[in-house]
Amino acid sequence: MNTWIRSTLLTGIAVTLVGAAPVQNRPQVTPDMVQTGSDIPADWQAPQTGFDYVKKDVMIPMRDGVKLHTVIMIPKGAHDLPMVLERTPYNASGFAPNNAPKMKDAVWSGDTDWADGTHILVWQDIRGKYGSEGDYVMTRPPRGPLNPTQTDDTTDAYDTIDWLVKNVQGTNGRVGMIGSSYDGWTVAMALLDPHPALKVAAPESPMVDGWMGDDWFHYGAFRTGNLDYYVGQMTEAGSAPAMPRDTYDEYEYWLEGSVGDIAKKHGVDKLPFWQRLTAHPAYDAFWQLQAVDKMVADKPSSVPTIWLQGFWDQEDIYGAVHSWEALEKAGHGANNHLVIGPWWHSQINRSAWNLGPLKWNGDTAANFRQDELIPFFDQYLKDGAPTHKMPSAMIYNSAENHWDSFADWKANEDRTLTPLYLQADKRLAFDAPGVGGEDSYVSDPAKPVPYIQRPITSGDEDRWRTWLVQDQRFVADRQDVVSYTTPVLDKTVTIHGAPVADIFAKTTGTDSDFVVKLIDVYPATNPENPEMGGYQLPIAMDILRGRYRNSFSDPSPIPAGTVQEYKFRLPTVNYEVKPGHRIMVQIQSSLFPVYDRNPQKYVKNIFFAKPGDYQKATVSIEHGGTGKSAVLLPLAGG
Ligand code: PG9
Repeated sequence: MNTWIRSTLLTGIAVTLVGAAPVQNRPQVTPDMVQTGSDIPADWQAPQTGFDYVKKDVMIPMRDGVKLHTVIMIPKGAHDLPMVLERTPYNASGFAPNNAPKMKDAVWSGDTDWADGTHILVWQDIRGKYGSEGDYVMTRPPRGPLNPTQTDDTTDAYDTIDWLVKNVQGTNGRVGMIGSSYDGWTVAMALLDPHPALKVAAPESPMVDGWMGDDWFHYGAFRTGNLDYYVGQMTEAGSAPAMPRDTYDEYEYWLEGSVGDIAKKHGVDKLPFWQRLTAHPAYDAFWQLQAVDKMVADKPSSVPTIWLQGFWDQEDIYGAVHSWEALEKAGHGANNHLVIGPWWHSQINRSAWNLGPLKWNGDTAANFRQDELIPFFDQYLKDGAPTHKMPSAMIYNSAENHWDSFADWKANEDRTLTPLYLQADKRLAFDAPGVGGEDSYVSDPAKPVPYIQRPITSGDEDRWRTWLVQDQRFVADRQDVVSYTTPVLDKTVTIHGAPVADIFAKTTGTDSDFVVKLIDVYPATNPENPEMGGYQLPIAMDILRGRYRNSFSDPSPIPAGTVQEYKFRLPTVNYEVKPGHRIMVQIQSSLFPVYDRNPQKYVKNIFFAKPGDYQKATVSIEHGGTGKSAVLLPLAGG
């Protein structure tokens, strides 16, 4: 007998025997109250009454037998509909999180526009992640020297599309691929050997070259936030606890030691990808052989593709532009388009009325998705859809607040660059500078220049997303930041392309970082948007680790006290500095803790620098004479 029933009966008997208060309404147990097996039935499904779609969870077999978990949402009554596929390490099920009866309500907000009843939506967990089988490898390199297996994200995309067109009911057999960041990388990988059914693609803020200028490094300077990212990625379901912090301010936390020391403290040194990454601090074969821009240009596809990114993309600002340029240079411009919106990383899939204090003309992301992206896809995905022409490049003009279309946007190598010279008295001018001079500052690794105002709190998404538009006045007066400024402009300076920093400098150390920022200084008052009065808005900035000044693959110590040239490309812009504004160039030797500290003494591997290696150095920026430091501007028409 069930123990509860037995004890109830016994209690009742006992109470009666001792003559206590009579038991009234003694509970009667009937068989239907008793559950003997599990409450979870083997095959129950809630009826989907009133749903305008059918959702399926399937396991799609790859060529090596590994099955990948895939979520498919099919509009009810689908007939001849195309499929839009996204492959992700971030949980396919999370893209359709709600059990709402309308497809638009059931998908995450970034996909609402696609859930219009005319597209079948498909999300897939990549190998080893969430519901998928197989091993996870961080941005798995293509089959070849770095990947001896028979599969990669090119074959997985191919096999997935092959299965989808053969097995999904209601499809017309055409597929488009989208996705941002890591998911943008999966789109780019699919293009290396596209399935014939893949008709159109949009890698959005794709991670393309992790060493040159996307997530892991920028020109050799390491981005510390990656440690937290690895830890998050190193469980199948991305559920590892965050690295514990013992300081409120990230600035203090990352001062504790080298990144290698901090990684070791948290066990990150045991993670295979961290071991591979730290063994390759320079741009050697490990990075060269997985640079997606080079791969797509070596194997250009005929799939019409939009390479898309944000102007102030705080994570992957390098990839889309460089992939588009590589294809353009390889003669494949015709089916490749470049789009740069006024966005932070992946903001294309959110709303984008503004970026920090910068206000746009409408929701620039939603408008782009609805007016450009979806019609562009549909012309290749649907019979009879209207033609939707895209210019070679479509780049938001954030000074004028509208999109500009370019039929002849050029790869930067083909542009004429005009030097804007650093001058005596911290002036900046297009005229050639006179006699030589220099401005010096002491760069102290114990007090690096913060990238945003302190305290810098961990996990503050808003500040992370907007740090590239942070008003630079907060550092302009530091002794270790030098600022050069033009007089107030009397006519517009229009910059089309990537400015190039060309800095001549010496240091008392044997290694040094150089951060160069090109800044639009607003007039002291700005009635349309008062908070922009006097604002120092970065238009383009980047960092070069000095040891790579001559070669990205073969670093060399900087000869102390000897002027050297530090030349590197800044992010691509389409920008107008207006009359009444001034142009400023700021230079500094740290940008912390978004980038790790350069000890300023040459050590073999900065990841493992010892406390005694970190030393102050006096850095001198040369102007005029033989060291004509400048930022080289691709002016409109050049
Ligand atoms: N920027 C992220 C990332 C991409 C690829 C590798 C590592 C990080 C992302 O947002 O997916």
